[in-house]
Amino acid sequence: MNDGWSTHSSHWGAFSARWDGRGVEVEPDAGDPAPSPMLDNFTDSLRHKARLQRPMVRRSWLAKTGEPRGFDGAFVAMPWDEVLDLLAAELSRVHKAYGAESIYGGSYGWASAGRFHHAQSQIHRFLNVAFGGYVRSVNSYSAGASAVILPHVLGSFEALSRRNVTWEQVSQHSDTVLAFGGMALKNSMVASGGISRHVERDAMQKAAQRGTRFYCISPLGDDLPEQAGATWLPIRVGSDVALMLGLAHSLVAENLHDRDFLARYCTGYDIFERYLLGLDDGQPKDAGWASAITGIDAAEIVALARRSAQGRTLVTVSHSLQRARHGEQPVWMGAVLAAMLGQIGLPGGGYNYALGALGHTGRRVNAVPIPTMPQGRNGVEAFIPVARISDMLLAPGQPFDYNGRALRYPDIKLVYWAGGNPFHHHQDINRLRRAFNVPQTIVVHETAWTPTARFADIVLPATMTLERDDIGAAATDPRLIAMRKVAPPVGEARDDFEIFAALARRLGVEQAYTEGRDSRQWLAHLYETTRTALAAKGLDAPSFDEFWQRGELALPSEPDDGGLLRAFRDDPEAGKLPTPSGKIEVFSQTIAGFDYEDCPGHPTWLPPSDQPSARHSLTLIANQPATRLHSQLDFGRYSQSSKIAGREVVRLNPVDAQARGVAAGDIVRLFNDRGACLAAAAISDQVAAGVIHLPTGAWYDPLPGDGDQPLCIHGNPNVLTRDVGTSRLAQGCTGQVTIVECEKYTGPLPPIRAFDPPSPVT
Ligand SMILES: Nc1nc2c(c(=O)[nH]1)N[C@H]1C(S)=C(S)[C@@H](COP(=O)(O)OP(=O)(O)OC[C@H]3O[C@@H](n4cnc5c(=O)[nH]c(N)nc54)[C@H](O)[C@@H]3O)O[C@H]1N2
Ligand SMILES: Nc1nc2c(c(=O)[nH]1)N[C@H]1C(S)=C(S)[C@@H](COP(=O)(O)OP(=O)(O)OC[C@H]3O[C@@H](n4cnc5c(=O)[nH]c(N)nc54)[C@H](O)[C@@H]3O)O[C@H]1N2
Ligand SMILES: [Mo]
Repeated sequence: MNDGWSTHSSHWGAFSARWDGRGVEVEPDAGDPAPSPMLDNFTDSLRHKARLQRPMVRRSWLAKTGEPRGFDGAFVAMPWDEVLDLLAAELSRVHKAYGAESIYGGSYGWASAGRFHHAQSQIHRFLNVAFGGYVRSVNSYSAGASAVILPHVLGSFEALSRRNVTWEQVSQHSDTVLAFGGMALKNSMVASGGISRHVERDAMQKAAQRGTRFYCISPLGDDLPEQAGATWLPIRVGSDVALMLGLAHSLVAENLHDRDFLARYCTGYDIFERYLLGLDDGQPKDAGWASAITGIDAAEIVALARRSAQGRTLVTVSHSLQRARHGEQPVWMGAVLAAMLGQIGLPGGGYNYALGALGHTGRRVNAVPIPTMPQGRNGVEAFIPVARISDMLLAPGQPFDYNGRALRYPDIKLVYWAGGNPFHHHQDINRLRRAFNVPQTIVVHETAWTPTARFADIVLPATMTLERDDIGAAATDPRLIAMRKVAPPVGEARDDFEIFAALARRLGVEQAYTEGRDSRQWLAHLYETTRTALAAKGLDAPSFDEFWQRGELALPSEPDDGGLLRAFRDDPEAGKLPTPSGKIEVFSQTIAGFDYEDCPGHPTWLPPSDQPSARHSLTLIANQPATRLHSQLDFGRYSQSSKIAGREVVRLNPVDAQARGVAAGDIVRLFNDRGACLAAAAISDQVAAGVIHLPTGAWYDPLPGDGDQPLCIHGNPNVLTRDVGTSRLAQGCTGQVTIVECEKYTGPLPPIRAFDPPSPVT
């Protein structure tokens, strides 16, 4: 540390920071070729009015008035000792009366990059230690469908997204990249645990200069960077499977598919081919058929199939495609298309699920383990697929399907959240509001007054990452970073670890929770795993104190070996895939056996169930924001700089804007039967006609007194999205796409309240 500068790290990059008593200066890491401007969100956030300063308790919960939880309820401040006594007593009461299976600790969310103060690990460890477990959530909002389908047909989602085709391979070997859903740089700016080098831009540029042809297959033309020099195929939203089938059919029609590869490495291709050729339903899935569905010219589809069959071709499928109803299908069909091209397992070719969707992908995997906080054992069997939270709360005891199992929703009395923001991440917020009124008690640890905190009963102020020491690390990043405390905690904020330790003490399990270590001792303890592994390889393995002094440590990586797909290609016996047949399952007996109408036994074109209509004629893309990570630091400088009149910006195609009398900078109202929000219009020919683009992350800001479906005056698209699962197989999140209408808003413009603490606070 010199001149007050401290090294630190975040999900969007490594940096140094210096505190001047009011704000922080931030300097991106010098070794990062393309640092993320999102770092700028830190500068004015530490003492922002949105920060939670003291423990708060909902007044009506304390008084047991039964008043519904709402955005504008009153909170009273409470000293730490009192609130911890109160919370420990409430946890004990609920546990005693209803058991650990009445406590929902699924607590999904990204929180911060440090591996010790990892809010999910801390809360899970606490609930395991204190009560022997909790109702958990499985899978993620990111990859809800792919995490379930991929292991049936190809291999684990982690293996296919993280140890597969690298950016080095793309820049050296790929001739054609079919990027379904694009690979926008804004997305790969982010990696959970941290990212010290943003390599994507330069890799794509290098590839393009060598002659790689990138295809941006997306409703948004800017889903690939300029440097890729991509050809934009503005596909109709949700129709990717039809395009993939059209390409597949064109390959067969011209005998360009790799029969040897299909015979040697795949199972069930013959069954799929009957469907592809329309032998049973009379409908060949040919280029003409695909063109009518996708809006892409049939001749172009045929030409693309021919091109893909020559040279090295990589098929990538982004997370976004599977964050929609029937999201399993494009993930599966992308792999089948790549199998038909016969290049799976070749350098720079084949199939890489989610390449570029995050900064974890396309990199070498570390050869030593990174520090992780042990979570203990969860003895409760009940769980939900993560995006079924409202269903669970609203329908206790009701049955649901999941991956071949018939399950029931548990009856939840207490919800405990740390490090996530469901009023950001979940769909159909008006329904979530009802769901959040079911449990007896809701507890939230937060750094700021997020809408989720405002819907809780007990709200505990957590430190922000810059206010504590931690270790930044990710399994595909070659640097371990000392995340040194930059500033003192705001108000009375405490680390999640300290809060749980104090609760554990009251519940008589402090020793089991802390193992007698304070934060600093935990850092040294967790570091030891990495140090030992380095030493075993004869590499530089400094003591914890020395690492801390240096501020970082280089980690070795595995060779760029293509992971399980390459091993399988090289030797299909020894390198068998972890599927039932050991091969690529073009037809899956297992999935067919589940008999789900919304996820048949081979990839199938299933039209989106939600279609534009005369009343709601636009397809909304609610994707990841470019100026922040999800909802984090939406009040920060960079995120704020992108807003117009304080509202989130929605992009429309010029034709759609004109048809609605909307000009750039106008405030518009987006609406459907589920809800409505305001946003500020921008007009762009990078948005396909019929599509409207409002990213996620603007904090929910309901207009007071506006009934059960209040207008969000700030621009949170999740007031519009549908709360349904991808299918009975995976039950994943479907928040990416929904159907809306848009009109110019001429009413009075209410002031943004999202970042004002709730009032009155006594
Ligand atoms: N419509 C639609 N919805 C979506 C998506 C979409 O594409 N469309 N994408 C989905 C996806 S992929 C994801 S991953 C989710 C993301 O959803 P989330 O991960 O829930 O979103 P974040 O805004 O990252 O929430 C993290 C919260 O943790 C808090 N936090 C940060 N550090 C700490 C800490 O140390 N301690 C505690 N206690 N809190 C901390 C932050 O203030 C923030 O409120 O959203 C999903 N929602
Ligand atoms: N800056 C920033 N980066 C992030 C995040 C963030 O919050 N901010 N979040 C991170 C997280 S947690 C995740 S999971 C990843 C998510 O990674 P993705 O899910 O891949 O990212 P999105 O930006 O939601 O979507 C990518 C693009 O898919 C396109 N798309 C949507 N629907 C369709 C469709 O039907 N067909 C086709 N072909 N394209 C479609 C949209 O135009 C959209 O821009 O992003 C990560 N990166
Ligand atoms: Mo995600």
